[in-house]
Amino acid sequence: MSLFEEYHPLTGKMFQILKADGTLVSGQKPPISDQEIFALYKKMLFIRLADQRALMLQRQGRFGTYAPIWGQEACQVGSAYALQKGDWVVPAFREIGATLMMGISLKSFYLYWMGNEMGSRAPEGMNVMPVSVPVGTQTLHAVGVAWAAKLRGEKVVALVFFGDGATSKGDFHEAMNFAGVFKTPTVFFCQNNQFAISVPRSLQTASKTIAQKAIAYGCDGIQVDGNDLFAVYLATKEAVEKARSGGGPTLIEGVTYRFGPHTTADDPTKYRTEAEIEPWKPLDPFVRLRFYLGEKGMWDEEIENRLTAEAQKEIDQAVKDAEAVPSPQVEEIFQYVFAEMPHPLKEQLEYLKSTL
Ligand SMILES: Cc1ncc(C[n+]2csc(CCOP(=O)(O)OP(=O)(O)O)c2C)c(N)n1
Repeated sequence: MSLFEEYHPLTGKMFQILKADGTLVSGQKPPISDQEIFALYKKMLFIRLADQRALMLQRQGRFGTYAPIWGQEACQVGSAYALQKGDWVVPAFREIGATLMMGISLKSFYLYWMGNEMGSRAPEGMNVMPVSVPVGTQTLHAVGVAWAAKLRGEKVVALVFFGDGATSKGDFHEAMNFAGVFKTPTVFFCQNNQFAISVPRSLQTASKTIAQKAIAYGCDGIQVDGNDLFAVYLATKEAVEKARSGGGPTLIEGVTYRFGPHTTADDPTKYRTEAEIEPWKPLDPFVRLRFYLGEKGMWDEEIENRLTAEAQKEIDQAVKDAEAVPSPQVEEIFQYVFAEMPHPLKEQLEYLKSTL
C-alpha cells in the first residue's frame, strides 16, 4: 500500500515517524541516515538563529518588517530536502527555511527584508520564486511553473508553501483544481501553523483536516506531523517522486505551530494566551531531534554551543554583507513594470521626490 493510501485523509490518521520524546513510532524507521539527520539539524539550527536575528534587526530599525518561521523549521527543511536540482520552490512570505535550503544566500534573503528588491533575484540555476505577500496567489504560480515544465517535457517539480489561511482563498482552489485536471507536477505544502494572523484554524474551515480538501480535486492528500522532520521529508519525497513520474499533484498538510508573532507588526498576546502555547512547546521540532541525536551520542550541550557559535559568525557576516549594499533609489519603486513610465507614475515619482 502506498503512503497516500495508508494515510488517506478520510482515515483520520496523521503520518508521524519521530515522536515528541525522540523515539520512533512502532514499525517506522528514519528515512535518512544519522549523518544526514545531523546535517539537517545543523541547518535547522542555523535557520532558527538567522530567524531570531532577523527579528532583532527589525526591532533595531534595520529591517522593514519580517515574518518569522519560529516553530515551522521541520516543515520547510524536511520538504525542501526532498527536492532535486532543477526543481522549484514557490514561497509565501515565511519561508526562510526553504529559501536557504535551496542555496540562496542569507545575505540575499536579508537584503529583501531590508527593502532591497535585489534580494528577490535568485542566482541562475536556483529555482526560487520571489516572496509572495498576497496570500495564496503563489499556489497558481506553482501550478503554472509545473505545467510549463510538463509541456516542455522536463522532469521538474514545483513545491509551493502556503498557510492554513490561504486555503480560504479562491486562488488555492483554482490552483488545486487546475493541477488535478492537468496532472501538473505540483506539491502543495500547507503549513498549518494554527493561525492566519489572529484567525485560529477552527474558524478557517469546517473541514476536519486541510489534507482532505485534496479529495475534491482528485488529488492525493496527506496530513503529517509538521514538527517531525522525518515524516515531512518522507511524505514530500513520495509526493515529489510521484509528481516527477507523471502521477500528478499532492496536498500535504503539515501540522505545526507558529511560536512567534505573525509578523513584526503583530502582537499575538491580543488573541492567544501563554496557556494555549504551553502544550505545543514539547512538540517543538528541535526537542525530539535533540533526544534522537542525543541517544546516538551525536548531540549534547557542547555540540549545540559549538554549532551556535559557528552559525552566529556566519550570520554576523551575512548582516554585514547585506548592509554594505547601497540602499535602492526611490525611482526603483516606479521602474520595471512599464518599458516607458506613464505620465501618472512620472507625476507620482516627482511628488515623492519633492517630499524627501
Ligand atoms: C490577498 C491578501 N489578503 C490579505 C492579506 C493580509 N494577510 C497577510 S498574511 C495573512 C494571513 C495568512 O495566513 P496563513 O495563510 O495561514 O499563513 P501564515 O501567515 O500563518 O503563515 C493575511 C490575511 C494579504 N497579504 N493578501
